[in-house]
Amino acid sequence: MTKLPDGFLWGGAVAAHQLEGGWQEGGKGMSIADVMTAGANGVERQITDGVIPGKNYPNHEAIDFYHHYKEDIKLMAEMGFKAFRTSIAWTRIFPNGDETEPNEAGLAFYDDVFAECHKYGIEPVITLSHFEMPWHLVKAYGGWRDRRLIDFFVRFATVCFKRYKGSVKYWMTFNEIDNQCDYNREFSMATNSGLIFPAGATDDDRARAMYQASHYELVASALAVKAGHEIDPNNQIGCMINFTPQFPATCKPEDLFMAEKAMQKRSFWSDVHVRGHYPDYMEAYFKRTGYRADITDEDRAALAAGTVDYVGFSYYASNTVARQADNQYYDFVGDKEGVENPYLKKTEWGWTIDPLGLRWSLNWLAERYDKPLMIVENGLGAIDHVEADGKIHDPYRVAYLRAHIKEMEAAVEEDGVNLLGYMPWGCIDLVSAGTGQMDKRYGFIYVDKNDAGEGTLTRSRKDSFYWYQQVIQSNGENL
Ligand code: P53
Repeated sequence: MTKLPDGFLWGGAVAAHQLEGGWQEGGKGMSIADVMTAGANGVERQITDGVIPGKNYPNHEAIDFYHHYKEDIKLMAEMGFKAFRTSIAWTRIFPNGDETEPNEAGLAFYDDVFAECHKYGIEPVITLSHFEMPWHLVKAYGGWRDRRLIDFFVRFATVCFKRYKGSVKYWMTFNEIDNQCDYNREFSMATNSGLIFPAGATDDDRARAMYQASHYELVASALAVKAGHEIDPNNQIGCMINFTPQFPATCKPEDLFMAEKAMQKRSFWSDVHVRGHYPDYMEAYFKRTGYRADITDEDRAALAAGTVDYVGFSYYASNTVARQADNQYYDFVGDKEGVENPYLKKTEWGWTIDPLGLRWSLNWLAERYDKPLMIVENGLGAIDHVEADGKIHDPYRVAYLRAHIKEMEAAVEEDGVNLLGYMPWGCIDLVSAGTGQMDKRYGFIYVDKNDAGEGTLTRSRKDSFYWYQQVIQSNGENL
């Protein structure tokens, strides 16, 4: 019996800045990812004021997909990929972000990438903004603090919809837009919204800027969705969230309610994307706090007119929360209320491993939104070892993915979830977003390059490559 529908989009996912390299080629401008140094496990990346000589910026070269894309897509085709999720680097199309005319060389690069995909029957699934906004927009406008970014983004999106009409059908606007819920983390503020804060900025300053920036992004997303539908009614345009279920630490009513409030705080972005208006719980929050001060009637009309066709999401881990006694409003800020879950193991990077959490997530999202879902990231970051014979044995990666795919199939088969596809993260090794490492690997395809930036960039097939190939070939039967 086939568990998954025919045409299920098996594939893998990446983002431009984490694999392309070629950071100054083809007229590309500098992005926020180009000024992020390498961190390490437990060490945050620095965001420097421009490129400082002598520092290590791993995204500059990444795995040089810019020159290897034919070879890489061929390997994906060999695994049987039906879909390949990548992003369009905004700075290849609009190097500064505020130009009126796009950069032809950048547009042509993606023509070639998408043509290469279609050669093998691979459907491109495209994120428009994946942690790589133009650095110029950060410096000259303060990032998404400035309402004018709405127009810049919509222009960029419109150029892409027109250019790639007929070639790209599946789109997503902003990658993991809900990551910025954690407004105390410099990384999320910078990568989501280009928000950089002076030392001494208070929680209040940060939250105010983040919620206003989010509002402009939601309006920009809705306007882009509307434009995308007008340009090609066949377009399927989704949102993209980092879905991290929030589970209560105990059955104490305060913990249950804390988990509910945490879910709300993370989910308001997708609520707006799908429903076209702010949920009442957020209106009440803004009334209390005064955040998101600037919202117009035109904005509200735009939100209503640009709702998404599907919900794309990443799933890596679940989180567990307990209510702290002094948290009067059950406010949730990132991990402040987070506690250990004694039932779950963690990865080397401290991310919980919770396959059933994926089934829970699929059920929750299906119920709340009644829209098709797409898993556009999932996976295990791990250190791999190359044997003397060149082989890479990665049973831990297979075990992680197998367990998650099983739960995904149960969600479709037993719970009736409408799921379009499964694209595990980093199908080819690439630069980690969070740490800037190369040695935190997700791939089926190994790339010879280490944290210090040394290596030949040679590609090779890990054991998991052959395993995933037969998973796809059997439409998920043969795990
Ligand atoms: P890395 C944090 C939590 C969950 C997902 O992450 C996250 C992050 C950012 O660190 O990001 C997504 O590379 C993101 C990808 C990223 C991937 O997860 O830190 O969309 O760009 O690479 C994995 O291990």
